[in-house]
Amino acid sequence: MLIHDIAAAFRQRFQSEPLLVRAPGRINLIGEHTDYNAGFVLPAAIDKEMYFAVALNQTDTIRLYAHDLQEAVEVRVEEVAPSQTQWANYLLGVVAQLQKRGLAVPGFDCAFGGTVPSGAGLSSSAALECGMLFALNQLLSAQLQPMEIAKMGQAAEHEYAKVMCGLMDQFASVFGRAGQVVRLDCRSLDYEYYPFDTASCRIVLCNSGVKHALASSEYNTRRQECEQGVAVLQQHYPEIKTLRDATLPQLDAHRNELGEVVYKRCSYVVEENQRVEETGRVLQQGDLAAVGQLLYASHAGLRDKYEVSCPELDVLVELAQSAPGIYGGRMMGGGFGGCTINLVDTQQVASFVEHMKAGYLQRLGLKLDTYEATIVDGVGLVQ
Ligand code: GAF
Repeated sequence: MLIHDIAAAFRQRFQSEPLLVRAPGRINLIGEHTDYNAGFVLPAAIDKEMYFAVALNQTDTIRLYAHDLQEAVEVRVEEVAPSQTQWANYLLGVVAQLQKRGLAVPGFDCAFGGTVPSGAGLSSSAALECGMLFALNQLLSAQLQPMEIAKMGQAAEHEYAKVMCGLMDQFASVFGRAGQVVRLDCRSLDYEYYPFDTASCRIVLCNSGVKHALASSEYNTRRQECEQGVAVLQQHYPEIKTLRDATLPQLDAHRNELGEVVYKRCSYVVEENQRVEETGRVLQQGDLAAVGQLLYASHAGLRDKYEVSCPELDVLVELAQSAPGIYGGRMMGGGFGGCTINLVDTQQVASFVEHMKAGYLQRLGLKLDTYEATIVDGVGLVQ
């Protein structure tokens, strides 16, 4: 198992006995780009995970080792700052958060690796942040509560990775629960678990293989466009604090003032929040056909109004629509590449995958990687 390889690499490199931690990536059933608009999301932690071997080292130096890449970064604790090495930023970013809280972080060693494919929209970055924080919380007896771990991971992403993300990914990596999706109200931070019935339906991810360099700058632009929309609406409706509070008739009444682009972005967010609420209802009734239609509608909104899809993701959703066993699917995560999420009849997963692989090859000449995702518990010690 990978975690044993990482532990062995740690022992060999650092000559001490590590604490072993796992932190999962995530899927999101529905509710995309709603988290930073104080709306609703429906994610779950999955069995694509990052693994960490960590121990204090009685020095003033942090020594990090990326097992998959065979790369190392060293930094003295009092010189923690954004690094040229992208992966190191997720780990150092959370150290900086601990230091900001006045915690004297001593030197430590960390070897990590995992099975979350990077750039696939499965939140390997949140898994890195939350796993590193969880491990340090244990080693330093820092008494951080789970919600603090999620929020500090998000702050690390803002300050070190420069992506102004919402809370969904870190929340899912920390609060995930085996066999359940979790509905988070991103304003109140109240959350509720819904069982996900694998007897009738499975989650199949199709990796477009596309990683767009533009993803993080476009992400930050979308966030600004939403804020612009709120600023316009507030002049007429002071009670509107975020797009969570806005309605479609309000947007329609001020369409000219909003401008076409901001109007489209805002109406997508308002509609997507309604879809999350509706999905919660139909999911609990076991109406998978209705859930599937909501997923397709979400994809259309992300493609046409929020404009964060790309041709490869659109082809994957089109192909899924005629695939055996499909209930519904859509692009997932920030967009501009990564995976689609598909709900597929449990008995027909193999023929679904075959259809998708053949279709992707035929339409785009590309090989398709697919993963069946199992819903697992959030961050924790490796048992
Ligand atoms: C990325 C972000 F990190 C999340 O916070 C969320 O906004 C998502 O894109 C889009 O729903 O994963």
